[in-house]
Amino acid sequence: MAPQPKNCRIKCVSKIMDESYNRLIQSDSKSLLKKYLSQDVYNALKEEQTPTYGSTLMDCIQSGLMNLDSGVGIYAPDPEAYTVFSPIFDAIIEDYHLGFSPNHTHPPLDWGDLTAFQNLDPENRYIISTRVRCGRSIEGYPFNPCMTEVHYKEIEQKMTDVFRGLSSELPGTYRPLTKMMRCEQERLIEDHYLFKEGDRFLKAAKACQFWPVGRGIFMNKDKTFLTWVNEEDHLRMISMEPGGDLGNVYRRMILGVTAIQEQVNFARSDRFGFLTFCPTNLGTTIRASVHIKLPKLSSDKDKMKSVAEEHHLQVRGTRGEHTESEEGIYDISNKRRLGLTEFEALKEMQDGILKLITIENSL
Ligand code: ADP
Ligand code: CIR
Repeated sequence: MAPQPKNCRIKCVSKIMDESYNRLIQSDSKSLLKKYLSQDVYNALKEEQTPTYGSTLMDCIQSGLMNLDSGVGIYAPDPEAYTVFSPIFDAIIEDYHLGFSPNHTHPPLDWGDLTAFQNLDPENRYIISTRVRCGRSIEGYPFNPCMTEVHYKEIEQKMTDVFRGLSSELPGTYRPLTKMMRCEQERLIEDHYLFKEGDRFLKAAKACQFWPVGRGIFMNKDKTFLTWVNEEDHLRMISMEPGGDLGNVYRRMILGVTAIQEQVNFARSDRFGFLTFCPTNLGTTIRASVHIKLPKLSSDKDKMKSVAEEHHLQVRGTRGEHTESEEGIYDISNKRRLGLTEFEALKEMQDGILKLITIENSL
């Protein structure tokens, strides 16, 4: 896609963007976008564009401007946006990833020693299920807002071929959304395997164009290794199973990622590690989570949140981000993914969850 003439595009959106920006700064939004997009930063960036795709500041921040309840409020429409709009991205990244400052560099991939991970709940008292996911972008393609229908189809075709070559405990079936019955889609979402449809944060970021073209899910026979194709990122590779055996779940995700990376080149930057659409996912891209019931601790939600924060954990609702807890089940995961190794991200999650369980036992 050739960039549109700079002045034409910028002028068209500039009035709308100014109005939306003013609405953001006058609001009580708690987003990181509001916290860091000062008038000076806004003025400095409002006329910039990325060289290859011509992405503007508006392309980065439209989700946060339209959704004042965003936690973050910004996405990178293409990989160059992280550099061109670095004054806003760097500040948000440093806050979200707990101190990853502009002079930090993400370490090389290191899965580490798998024997360090254990079953976090051997007696099955608290943990319902465990999941570890990572995101990957495919080299040579932009992120969602700049993708054409052809890009979506090419990535899906490439991945269909890759899935056919999987062996060991990984073989399974790729299910495109275009050929999935509505009831089956709903069932897979309900059972926590499939991404939801119509996420308003992604929609506002223009991440849902041509939906459902090119979107789908690969599932191995046991539904313990999955890959989401062309949802928020080009790929999300997921390992999950009932219970608390974090070591086994992590082992299987590494098996799947290693098999897939033999056939696909992933986009990686020297500073940010693996590149993703949302800055919260940069680096290792790992989110290791448990679905857990901690009835005593969660009876005081503020306390649970502050204990989780102390251990660098994030609390989500039962159906993922921006959802509420159902039947006392919380999704608790490592918060930061950038500036530490894969091993360290997992270890941070394991140590934190064990600590929460110890606190629950002491109450
Ligand atoms: P992501 O993990 O990809 O950032 P979400 O927060 O939207 O995205 O979660 C995606 C799905 O994964 C949701 O259905 C959520 O309930 C499910 N999920 C997350 N962690 C677990 C877990 N430990 N066990 C089962 N399902 C989980
Ligand atoms: C928000 O700002 O709340 C949304 N844009 C989500 C931010 C982080 N989550 C994600 O990337 N899945």
